[in-house]
Amino acid sequence: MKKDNDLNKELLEYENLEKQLEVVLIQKHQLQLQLNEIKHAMDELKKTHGEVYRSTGSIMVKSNREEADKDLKDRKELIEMRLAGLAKSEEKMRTTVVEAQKSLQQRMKVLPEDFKKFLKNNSGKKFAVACHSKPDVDAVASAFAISRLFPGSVIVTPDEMNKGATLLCEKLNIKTQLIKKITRASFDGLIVTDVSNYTLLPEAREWHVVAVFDHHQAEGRDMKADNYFVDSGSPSTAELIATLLENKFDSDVAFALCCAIIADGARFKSARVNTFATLARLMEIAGGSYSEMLGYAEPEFDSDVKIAVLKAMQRVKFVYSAGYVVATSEVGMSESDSASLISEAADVAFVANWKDAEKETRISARARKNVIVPLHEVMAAVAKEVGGAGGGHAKAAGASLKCHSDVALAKCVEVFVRKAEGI
Ligand SMILES: [Mn+2]
Repeated sequence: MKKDNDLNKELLEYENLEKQLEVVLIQKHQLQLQLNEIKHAMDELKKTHGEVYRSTGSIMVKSNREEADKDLKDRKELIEMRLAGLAKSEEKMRTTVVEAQKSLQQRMKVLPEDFKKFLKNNSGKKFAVACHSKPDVDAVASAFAISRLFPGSVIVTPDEMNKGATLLCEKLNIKTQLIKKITRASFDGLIVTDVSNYTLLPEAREWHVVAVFDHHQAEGRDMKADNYFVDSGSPSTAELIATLLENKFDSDVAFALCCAIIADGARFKSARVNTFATLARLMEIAGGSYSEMLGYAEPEFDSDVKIAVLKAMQRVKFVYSAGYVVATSEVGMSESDSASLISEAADVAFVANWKDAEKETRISARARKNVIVPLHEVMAAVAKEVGGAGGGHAKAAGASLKCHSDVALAKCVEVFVRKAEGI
């Protein structure tokens, strides 16, 4: 347990370093915007033949071309100097972050031994292996792989799976049950995959959680467990589990894990060397083709989903602020698919779904690669301000908020812009 605390401390320190780097990147982004404005003004000045005004504070004063030109050049020089300074600190900080990452990875290497110990200590036991709410391919494939290690175990979900997960379960004959329908006394405890907070699996509060396998960021992690196998640097829980299992799985488990790695990596946007190596190794055992796996990772949308996504697109509102195109929309279902597709065009998309029964708004947030502000932080901050819970990943995050969708969306944009401006 003490070691877990040490590791958690190092993880938090690492995340802190990442935050500091992020502040520098935000400052750079701001200065770059100012520089673009000055360059634009210089171009305009070259073209104009009429009178020239210069703004100081909130007033405009009459000026002449030479004075205005000199003023712009001075400002440009100053900003370029500050940018050069920031570039230097960025380089330094990147080195520190990479070193911290290496040291953390070194610590993570302890995991296989811990995992073996965990298997040994629990051999012969029967567990319920649980996924998060609306289980996706990563959650189900991870639960499937873990359940196979403990014969007699069952896979449980709090609610209905998404389409990819449903198709995968049909193909591999994976049986799942609702967590509410099983009796706790028949099992030696709960193992949780692809989640480590109670918001996305409230039922876990009633259970003794033996282990958590997850790859989400530390923010909002509140699940109490005997063992944590958590790597926030892993693009999927499946990749983490495949690495721990080495080669101890059959072709069905390998196939499921392949689909999960392809699904969660969003077409390898967040892939690392280990992702490709693991996928190649798994594919050989699974024996399926990549395009077949892609069919489970990214299944064709049902017509009602297509309609929902198009409605979300019709309702898009957007602002251009702090150098980013920020889009918002509202929809009655499929908010995460909508957010993904809207963010193909915008830099950031927040899509809301008001759940009348729960009296809360579900938000799905997606960002493009160029966005520096981590969305899981935006979601956590918004939840703190309006009530609810939020978290996830830097480019894909979500929240359940205790307010109406219009208030929720306005807050998302406000917090995002505030963070992008470094305020
Ligand atoms: Mn996942």
